[in-house]
Amino acid sequence: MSQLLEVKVPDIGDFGAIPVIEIHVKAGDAVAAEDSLITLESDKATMDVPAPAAGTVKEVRIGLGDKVSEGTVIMVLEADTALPASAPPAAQPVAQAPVVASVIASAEPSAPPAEDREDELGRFRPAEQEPILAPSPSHVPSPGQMAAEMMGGHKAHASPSVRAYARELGVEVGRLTGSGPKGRILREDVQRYVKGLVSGAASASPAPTAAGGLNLLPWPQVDFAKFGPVQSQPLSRIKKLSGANLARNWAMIPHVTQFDEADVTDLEAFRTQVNQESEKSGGAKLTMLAFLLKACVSALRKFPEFNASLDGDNLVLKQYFHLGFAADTPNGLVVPVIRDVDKKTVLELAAETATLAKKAREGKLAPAEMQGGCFSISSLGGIGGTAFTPIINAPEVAILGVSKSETRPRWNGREFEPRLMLPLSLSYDHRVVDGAAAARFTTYLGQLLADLRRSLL
Ligand code: CAO
Repeated sequence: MSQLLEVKVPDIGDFGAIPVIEIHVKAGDAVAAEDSLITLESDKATMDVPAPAAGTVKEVRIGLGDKVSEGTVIMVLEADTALPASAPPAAQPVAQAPVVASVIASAEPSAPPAEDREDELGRFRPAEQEPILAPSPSHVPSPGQMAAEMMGGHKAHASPSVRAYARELGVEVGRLTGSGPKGRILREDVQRYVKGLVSGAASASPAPTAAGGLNLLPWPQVDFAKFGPVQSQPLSRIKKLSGANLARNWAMIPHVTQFDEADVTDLEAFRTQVNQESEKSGGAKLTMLAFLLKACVSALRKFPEFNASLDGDNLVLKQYFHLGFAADTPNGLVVPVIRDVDKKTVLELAAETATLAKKAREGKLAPAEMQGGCFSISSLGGIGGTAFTPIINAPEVAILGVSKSETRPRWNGREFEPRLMLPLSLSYDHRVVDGAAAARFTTYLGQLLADLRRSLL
């Protein structure tokens, strides 16, 4: 028979309102008795709150940075077996705090039910309709976890003084193997690591991991409130998911950005004229983004290595043209994908981007509407800016950034004339695309946008 337990912060001596610096589990995780659930850090010590019994975490009631005191309920645990009734042991400010839990219900073992909940916009969403925003990790890592996982380190348990000591010596505690209780890193572990490095035989040598660990310094831990008033707010689910993908892509892809500009004077005049006519007849609005999608298909046909993905030592060249576009939403960035852009008219593309952008803003995109992209466009032209360096949306190998077009004087061989110039910023994966190919790509794209009749050729 299982039992629902409220896990509480034990007696932690004279300390009160201690911040939670790490949460090691999430709802649904199975834990063994004594597994560390959270880590608290006072001015003088860090301490783990362990699981009072083996079981499944039903609910986490605290967040990173929350301040807790003795008796604060941190989570609800469904214990596999009933906990023997015993008084909680005396507390002490040591590496691991004693177990405190109270039984709130007993139940027969059962699979954790899917829960209905509200999304970031506060709308009700049944569990089975949970959207997937991107190639989704099995859990949403915290930025700290994300950095540690990506950079090849691991979550380290060490007291503030040991952390400070390691920092002083330029050692990342995530790289060390702790010899203390439950793998806690001790001062001696730091010393042994440094001695090993000096003698060229560090047992915990910072060898590159499979993901190409960068052996970076740990993320700075700053108490911002010491310098002025602050307010903390959790990242949205979209920001956490897209952040994890962006961080991986930024760290793992050798990006180069090629800047160029396209003369869109005639194209913009044409677009404005069509829109004026269709306004009268109530037709759909033509957008610059729709023309860009069409022009990109022609450039991708001409330079197929841009319409490709790396698969080990192979380059997978795609015979289809599904293009993503970055859409700004109240909860963060999403990238809807338009299928078969080559088979659609500019008007159809304008209508489809408008529909998908609206769905994105409302949080209603289906997972399939964000998958299968070959190449992406990120247009900030409606907002402003002269250039930027977009991050490639892996496993794609390039992304086109578009900034705000402006009228500038251009030398035509005889005189300066005012031309509407559209800034282009093409980021590409330098493992796949050479600089010369990127320059050819943007040059060709510029020619297409200057005279779209070329895309008919
Ligand atoms: N230069 C100058 N003006 C531009 C322009 C450009 N490159 N692109 C668009 N505009 C103008 C449009 O003409 C429009 O003006 P009118 O209403 O007078 O015609 C106005 O800006 C608004 O356009 P828009 O940006 O709303 O529409 P769009 O079809 O061009 O873009 C979308 C749609 C979804 C791309 C956009 O809403 C969006 O979300 N952009 C942000 C993308 C983003 O966040 N990228 C960053 C990713 S990396 O962090």
